[in-house]
Amino acid sequence: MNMEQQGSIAVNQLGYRNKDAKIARIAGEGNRRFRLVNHVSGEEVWQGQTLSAFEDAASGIMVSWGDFSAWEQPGTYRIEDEDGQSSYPFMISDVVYEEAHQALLKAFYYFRCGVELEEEYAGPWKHAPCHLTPALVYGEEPRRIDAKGGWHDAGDYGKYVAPGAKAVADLLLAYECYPTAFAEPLPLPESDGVMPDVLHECRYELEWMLRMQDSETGGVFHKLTTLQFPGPDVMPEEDHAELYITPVSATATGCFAGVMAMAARVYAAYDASFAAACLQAAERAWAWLELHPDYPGFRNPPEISTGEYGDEQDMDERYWAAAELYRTTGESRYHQAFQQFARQEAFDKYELGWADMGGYGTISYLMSEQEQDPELAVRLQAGLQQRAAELAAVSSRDGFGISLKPEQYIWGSNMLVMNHAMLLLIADRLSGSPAFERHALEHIHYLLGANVMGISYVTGLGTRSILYPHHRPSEGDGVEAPVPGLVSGGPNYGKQDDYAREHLAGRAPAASFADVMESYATNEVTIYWNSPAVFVLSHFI
Ligand code: G3I
Ligand code: 9MR
Ligand code: ZN
Repeated sequence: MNMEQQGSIAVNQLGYRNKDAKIARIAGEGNRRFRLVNHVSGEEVWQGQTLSAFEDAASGIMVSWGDFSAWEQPGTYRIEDEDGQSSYPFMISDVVYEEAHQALLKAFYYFRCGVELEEEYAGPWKHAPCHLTPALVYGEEPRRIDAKGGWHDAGDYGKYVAPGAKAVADLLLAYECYPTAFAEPLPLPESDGVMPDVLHECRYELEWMLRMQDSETGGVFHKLTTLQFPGPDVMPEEDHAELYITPVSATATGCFAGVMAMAARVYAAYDASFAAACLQAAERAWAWLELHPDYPGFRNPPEISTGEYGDEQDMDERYWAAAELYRTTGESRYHQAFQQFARQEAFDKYELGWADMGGYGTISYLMSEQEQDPELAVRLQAGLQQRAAELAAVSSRDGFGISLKPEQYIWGSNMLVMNHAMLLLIADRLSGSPAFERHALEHIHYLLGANVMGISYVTGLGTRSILYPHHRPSEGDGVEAPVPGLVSGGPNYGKQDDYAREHLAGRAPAASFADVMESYATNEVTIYWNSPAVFVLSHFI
């Protein structure tokens, strides 16, 4: 059921909490009757009138809204319209997103590299350990580094520092803001009933990142991959090509310093020696950054064609690192550095992407208990509130209630969807008023089915969720269902793969999506598309 083609009724396929706003997104004409039906008995329990339809810029269709917020009785329902079209079933309950939150977090376990995924924890998606050979440092006299562990980045098996730092930062921030959301064990092999599993899982990645710091210089290697991507159904343990570590980059070193300083703070309560190791690593990385104020942006060496994660601008990573180091240590030299970067206009201070880390610096500074520069704090806070207000304004006009403009349906648009929701929630937290929360929740509804494709973009969640992500283990493991809890990149107007170019030509931005393995530019999965979704759901459970 693709809304665009058939006209249909899109809802969050998991459902809605009793007291929340509940809006079905209905394609086609407005001002018509719609019914809320008990899914089990088929009996109508409530009916209402849709609003006037309007053309939604991002999806290119006429949409009207069926608002059934008034109905608060728990149960399993569906929405039907006058033509007998029906939505997928959904729940109204006060416990709707708990399992989804667990699944989105558990996904990180499935991304683990260098260890057997045991049946006890991985079920049918178990597999043997992978990528255990020490990697060659590219372009040096033969030197090998044992950088095993960490998470695979995505549908490929590369391991890249900046995206890994974004993913860990989102999860640690979620834990700092919503500790009670992580009370339940997942469980993981390390679960000990003492340290929350989210911290066990992040530690798995942090330990890998520590191995990516050049012991000789303190700089951090940009990435670790084979020369080329393996075939599309190669299981991780069958990927035996030589592994290469590419040269150090300033962006990797900057976000390494940021995330390690953050980890030093978060882990201090559970493991003082690990926390100290993280801080020391962050300080060494900072020293490298100071020695290299101007450093060229990373480019893939000629023989290496795996993900580049190129980024010419490293000031945002330095800004974030300074903020976290100041927040964790209280040392004035970091405060001064932060104040200096904060004066620069060359980077965005509210973005949370793998290339644009400025938002993490701003959030860290505003959440810090250290003494602040009052003028700077006011300016950053005002900027954050203004950005959130802009996102809310776009959301209010959007047919599906989200904050993406048509030109923002780029590769990994679902990261922007979740990043924006995260920013809205953080703006609320820092202003002390829940002005933007309802918009953030609409972003969750979109991710889980209330979108023009009528699909849940997370594997295993919802009646009609994506089935064919660009994810090599899901393709190669012989198990019918994909690995669960994975967030797809989502609609991408750029259409940078052959399948999208051939089959999605002419589609509107929000409809430029195909649930097929071949379409890596619309339907791949990554750790850093999952992580902001964990943050956002943590607020609503
Ligand atoms: O930022 C510009 C924007 O200004 C412009 O309007 C828009 C028009 O297309 O493009 C935007 O840039 C895009 C960028 O992503 C935004 O983050 C590029 O076109 C697009 O090519 C780029 O895609 C990246 C892709 O790698 C190709 O480099 C994705 O962000 C990134 O998530 C993805 O990462 C891959 C790794 O390389 C390998 N592992 C899997 C992973 C996910 O697919
Ligand atoms: O599978 C690769 C995916 O993980 C990457 O995100 C993507 C973009 O770099 O590239 C995919 O690999 C494709 C390659 O770029 C072109 N030939 C087909 C590959 C997919 O099987
Ligand atoms: Zn691996």
